[in-house]
This record gives sequence, structure tokens and C-alpha cells, in this order.
Amino acid sequence: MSELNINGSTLSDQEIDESYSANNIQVLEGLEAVRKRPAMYIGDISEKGLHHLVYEVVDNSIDEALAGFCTHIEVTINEDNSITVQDNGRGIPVDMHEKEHRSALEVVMTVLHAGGKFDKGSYKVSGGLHGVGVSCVNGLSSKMISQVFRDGKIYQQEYSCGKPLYDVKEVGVTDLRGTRQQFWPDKSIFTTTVYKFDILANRMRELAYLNAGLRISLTDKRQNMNAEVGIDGDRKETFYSEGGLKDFVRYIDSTRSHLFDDVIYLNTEKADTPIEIAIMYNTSYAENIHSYVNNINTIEGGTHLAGFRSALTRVLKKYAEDSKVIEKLEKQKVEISGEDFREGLTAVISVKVAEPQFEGQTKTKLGNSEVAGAVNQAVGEALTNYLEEHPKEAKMIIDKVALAATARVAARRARESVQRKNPMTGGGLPGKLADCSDRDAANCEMFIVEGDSAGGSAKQGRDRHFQAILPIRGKIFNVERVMWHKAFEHEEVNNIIQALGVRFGLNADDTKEANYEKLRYYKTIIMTDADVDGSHIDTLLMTLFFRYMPQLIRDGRLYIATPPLYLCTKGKVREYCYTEADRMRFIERYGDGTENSIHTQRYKGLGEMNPEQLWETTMNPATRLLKQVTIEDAAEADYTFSMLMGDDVGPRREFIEKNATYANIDA
Ligand code: 0RA
Repeated sequence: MSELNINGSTLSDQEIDESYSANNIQVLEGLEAVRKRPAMYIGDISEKGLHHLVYEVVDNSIDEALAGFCTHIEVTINEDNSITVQDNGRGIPVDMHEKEHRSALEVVMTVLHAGGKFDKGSYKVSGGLHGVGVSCVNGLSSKMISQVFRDGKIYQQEYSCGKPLYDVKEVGVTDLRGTRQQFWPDKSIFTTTVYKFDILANRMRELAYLNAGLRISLTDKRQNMNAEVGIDGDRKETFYSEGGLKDFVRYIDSTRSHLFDDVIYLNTEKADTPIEIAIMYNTSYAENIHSYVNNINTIEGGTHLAGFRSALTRVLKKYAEDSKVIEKLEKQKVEISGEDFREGLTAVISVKVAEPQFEGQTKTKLGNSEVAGAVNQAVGEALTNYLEEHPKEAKMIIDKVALAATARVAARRARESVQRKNPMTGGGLPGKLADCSDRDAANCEMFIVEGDSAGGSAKQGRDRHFQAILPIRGKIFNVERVMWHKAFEHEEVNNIIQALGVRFGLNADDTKEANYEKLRYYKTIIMTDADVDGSHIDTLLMTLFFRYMPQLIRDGRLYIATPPLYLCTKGKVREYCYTEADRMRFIERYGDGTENSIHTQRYKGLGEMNPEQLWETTMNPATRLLKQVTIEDAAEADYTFSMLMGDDVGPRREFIEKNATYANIDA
């Protein structure tokens, strides 16, 4: 560092030395910077960043658990939307920090990246996505209270916007051991400070699976929120897994039909890298691999995933060769490719890396090259052993692989023969698409519209410069239940893919991820009726995107339009209402508390609106409400989609009943 900018004036190194002690500079560099540019440290200042604060604090307790000193973490959402995280670890040290001349607790709470530094020998690998530490949470909280339970005493320090209000002091005696952190996210920084139980629950469940034997409980003390989901009093869930990833993979695959009941599992250490992997085969056609490094979901994959894939292909190929399956396939001119080995495979990979190098757009791709070899070797050994010891299961896997290869080759031949007969079908746009005139994808959006009649209204109502309309006929089919290549034979799916300009085919790295280079619209907007059928079509389309074009969702390019449910009129006042609550507000404001004399027009479908109304309410960027589709938690999304689209009715009914209040589904 050569210069430091404080409140707009630039100071040289020398001036800084003169006007500030080393401590001050560190604090300024740290928490002031965090408050000025919060997004740089926690990703964003919306709901996502808000929840990241909790993960950051919990991660410190997880480190203590990984070090072997903590078995229980309690997370509480308090009435006032503050959060309490309490663990039964050793407690953050409170003794004087030699260099800093203040309590170690204060250093941890006020200096960026200070956590664990004074404990060099400790095995610290966990860390929030941004790995910024608890001081960052402190800086972004209007108030924070740290308590340490150690040696029979309770030590405490309080902070305001990251600044200590007093030196660490003793405030009582206790039988407990551990650390308790309570923080109030700063309302002047975050766009929302209301926590969502489900978001925290999903992450805590994931963490419990990733750290076998650790108990994590989540309690919501907000009575009014709990009442909304039919819970009287506190809402509480406890997450605990004895089997770790073995349980996790069973949970993800619980609504799919298994090829066989076994979980192929390994838990080992290679080249100082702890590696835990669980694999299950199901009868579906999707490949679902969820990978983690230091408890962080590496959605962009990386070297650990590459090592896994390569070992899987190598070992299964060898087994197929030895059992003469390859020979048989070659006689039919069928060559097995890497993807065939992964059809119907669900796996969770978790590695712990001491100094992880994260790369990629979202910094969720592991770059450490040594990890590839370690995982490759571990999987190679474990899988070879498994196949040797389980000939029946091995045969089932190989038969499925052979079927996948045969089907894939047959489909390719069929496609090629169609293209030979009619070379025009190659790159053209679907006839149903009403394209826009702008050619710059960044400006353009495509509406996928339910039904030809609504499609007609949308075509008339749109701004044809940047809005394209693709009507689809009713329900597309459920891609969750068909072989990968089969989806492309479906006319509506094909229309969507061609209109988007997305290309499929095996990539150089042997994955099936789509190629988006020629993507024609930066926004895809699903527009369906506000009824159960519409919701079903939304789900089918989201499944298509989630399974075939997940990157498009991750890039924030998939949206759902929200057409209004009602047009309420009172005299000259007209208002579109998008929810039941909107309508109630209108009645309260204009109807003297009753519905009499107010006129309510209920929109059953998009088709009931004329083109101008459709533009005004649902399509005009200045007035419309779009819901962006995100993948918060890929493993949970995987579970939810397979559950919603699968054969099992029970869990689906339960999910719909639980979520009906949020989704405003009318039957
Ligand atoms: C380093 C050393 C010691 C405890 C911790 C870190 C620690 C940090 C956190 C953060 C949340 N909960 C925590 N629990 C423990 C203790 C070293 C010792 O006792 O000798």
C-alpha cells in the first residue's frame, strides 16, 4: 500500500504514520471499507447478502467443529430480526493479543481477516463464500454483542457499526463453554433486513450433511411470521446427520427410483486433502453432481470435479471392457462416451483444501491442480473395490451405460437423417416466433407465452423493437422423465432452444452444458395464466431450464412475468392488483372497509386482457413486476425439482400445501 484515501483526501505513507496508529489504519482499512463497499465483501446488499451474514458467523463455529471442539450450533432468528449464533466450542480467546495490545476477541471482531490468525496450528478451512470473517458482519451491523463462555466466566463486548463500545469485560459466571454472537444487520445498508426461515434452513441442512455428527438447530422466534405458516409459538428445526454425504445423496435422490439401493461411499485423505464422496444411481437420465470445497458449493466445478469424472470414466470403462460389453457395442458401431457413464448418477463430492484457489466468474471453481490427482486416485481405488465386491450392482451400472450409449447414438442417427432430408431445419428460427428488430441480444427479451390466443395479444401489445414472442401450446412435456436427447425431439422444446440460439452437443470437456455464445436474448420471460395450470407450465419450463440450461439461470436471465389477478375500480380510480393483499389494500383505502360499490374484475387468464392492458400490466418494463429465477442452493433445487416432477405424489402434495400461501395458487 502506498496511499490511503480517507474521506476524499489522499495521504502519503508518511502522513498516515504520523496521524494514525497502526491499529487505526487497520480498522479504517477494514470496517470502514466494508461499510463503504459492502457488496465487495458479501456479494450484495439484498436478501442474499443479508443471509450471508449468518453463514459467515456460523462458519466460525463450523471451524471450531472441524477442529474437534464443537458439537452443537444454535441459530436463532429473534423477534426483531437480529440473529443469535451460539456454539459449544472453546470460546474465542479473550486474553491480551501481544502485538495488538487488546483482547484477542476484540481483534477478531474488528480487524478484517483476523479470525484464527493467532492460532496458526489450527485446521481452518471453512469460510463463507467470500471468506471475510466475522468482523465484516460486525461492520455491517448497527449493533453486535459478543459473549465468550470460558473458564466459568462470561466475557462480553458490544459494538456499534463495528466499533467497540467498551473493552472486553467479565459480566457473570457460567457452566457453559462456547461463543455467542448476536447481531442486528444495519438497516441503512441492506435493502431488506427481514430473514427467511427457509433460506437459512436450507443452508443449515446442507451444512449438517457436509459435517457429519454436528448438530445445528434453527429457531424462529417471530410469532407473526410463524403464524403465517400455521405454527403456534416458536418454529424450530434441528439438522443432524450421522452418515454425512451418504445421507445427503439419499436425501437429494429420495423422490427418484433407485437403480439399486446402495450408496457408493468413500471417506479418505489423499495428499493431505480430506475427500468425502457419495454416489447413487437412479433410473432417470439426468446427471446431478454437487461439489463442495470447504463447505462451499462450487457451482462452477473445478479440479475436484474433473478428477472425479475422469476416475469414474476410467474405472467403468475398464470394467465394461473386461466384461466384454464394449465389444458387443462396437459390433453395433456404438462408442461409449463419458456422459453415458453419468446418466442417472447423483453424487456429492466434498473436499477440504487448506489453501483453496477459487476461480471463475462467481469464484466458485476450484483451481488447485493437485486436488484433481488426489480425487482421481481416491475415486479410482474406491470404485474399483466396490465393483469387485458388488458384481450384481456393477452389472446394473454397466447395462445402464450401454443403454445410454445405444440410445444416444440412435438419436444422433435419426437427427442426421432428418437433417439430410431437409437441410433447412438446421439453424432456422421457429415459425411461431415473432422476433424483435434489435439484433443486440443485450437489449432483447423473449416472452414464452402460454397459448396461441395470449400469444396473439402479446404480439400486438409488445414493443417490437426489443420484445420477441414465442407462443407455446399448453404444457410442454416433463424433461425430468425423458432421456436427455429425447427432449430435442419435442416440438415446443425445440422451438424454445432454436429461438434462444442455444446449442447442444458434447463439449470439449465431456460435459453436456449448453453453448450460449449465440444466445439471442439476455432475458427470457415466462408468461402464463395466474392459475394452477399456469403454475404447472412455469414449473415445467423452469425444469427445462434448470436441467438443460442452468447457466442461463445462474446468469440471472430467466424471469417469470406476474400478470395482475384483478382490476379494481372505484369511481374514476382504477388499480391493477397482483395479489390478494393488493386487493385488500384497495378495498381498505377506497371502499370504507367493505367491498360494496367497488368493482372487481377477476382476470382468469392472460387472454382476458386486451393487448394494451397486457402491455401496461405485464410487459412494459416501466410498470411490470418480474420475478427473477435463481438457484440459491443447487442440491436443494435438485431435490425440489425431482420431487415436483417425479412419480411420488405424497411429498408433492405436502410441498404444495406448505407453499400454497406464498404462491397464491388458486385451485
Ligand atoms: C481460535 C482459538 C480458540 C478458539 C477459537 C479460535 C474459536 C473461534 C470461534 C468463533 C466462533 N466460535 C468459536 N470458537 C472458538 C481457542 C484456543 C484455546 O482455547 O486454546
